[in-house]
Amino acid sequence: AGQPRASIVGTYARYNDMVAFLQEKAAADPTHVEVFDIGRTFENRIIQGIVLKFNPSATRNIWIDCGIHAREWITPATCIWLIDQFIAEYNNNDATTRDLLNNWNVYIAPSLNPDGYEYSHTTSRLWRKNRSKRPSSTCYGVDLNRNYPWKWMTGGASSSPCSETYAGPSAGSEIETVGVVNFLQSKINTWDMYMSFHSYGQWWFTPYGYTTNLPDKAPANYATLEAAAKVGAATIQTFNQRKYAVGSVSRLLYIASGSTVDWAYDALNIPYSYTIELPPTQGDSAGFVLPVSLAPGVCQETYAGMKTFLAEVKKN
Ligand code: ING
Ligand code: ZN
Repeated sequence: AGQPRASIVGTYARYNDMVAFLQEKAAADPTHVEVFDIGRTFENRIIQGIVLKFNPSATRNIWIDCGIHAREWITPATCIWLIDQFIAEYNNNDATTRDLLNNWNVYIAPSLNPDGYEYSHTTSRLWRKNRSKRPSSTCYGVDLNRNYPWKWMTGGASSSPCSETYAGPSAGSEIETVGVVNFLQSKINTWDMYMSFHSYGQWWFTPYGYTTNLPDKAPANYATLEAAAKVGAATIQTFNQRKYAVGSVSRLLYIASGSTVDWAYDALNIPYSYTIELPPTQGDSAGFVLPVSLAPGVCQETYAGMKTFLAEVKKN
């Protein structure tokens, strides 16, 4: 018994405290909220997520992940905020939230790279990759957002183990990637939307990263993907005038292959697949090191944007 733990919502919490948060949310409402295992990390941590299943007859799913890059601390904080607010607003009878959570089972993974995330807390604040190590190199880490098994190593990725964008020795070589791939594949054709959070830059990205061709598939071609993203971005702009640019990764930023957004859209055929780059903007010196005092504001506006965006996706 001792003092109740201070809430981690709106903070840059350590990995174990985020897992404890997930477990507390599940314990508080075991009928609707469950913790699930995605797999292990190189350092043998368990990657866990949470699923919100408010409607027992809902068969369609959506996926949201955060923290695939270690130093992007605002992203796990955003996933934790989304979990907290989705549950709170559902129970408070918020009409939009109830509509969304009755339509979909919502899978949220706050940290896809807990080894790297912990390393960025304890040792090296700007660490990006995971913490895997192979005897063939003295360098550590694979860029997990270059390791996914779709168009792997076809541009904007490195074969050098010491590079920040090292794609790994083969597609899907990393245990952290395997966990996510197997989990989503085990529910293939149930996913309507895939979202990966990164920072920074204030971009709402559609596929593709590997090519400057724009996505052109039914049921959601580029125009449809862009229109839904613009709804979310417009909502965010009503907070602090914060502006997001909407477009494909390769056209707005750079070519990058083996990322989650392309894999989800093409390999898994998830119709709505995105990556959001949270604040600050490119050129703001805060970059990855966004002061924690600014975190609640970013989380709050992102939550609002996700709600109107998801309501738009649900209409289609
Ligand atoms: N940027 C992303 C990166 O992985 C990105 C940009 C997004 C690439 C989606 C590919 C697909 O390089 C950051 N900040 O990590
Ligand atoms: Zn990133």
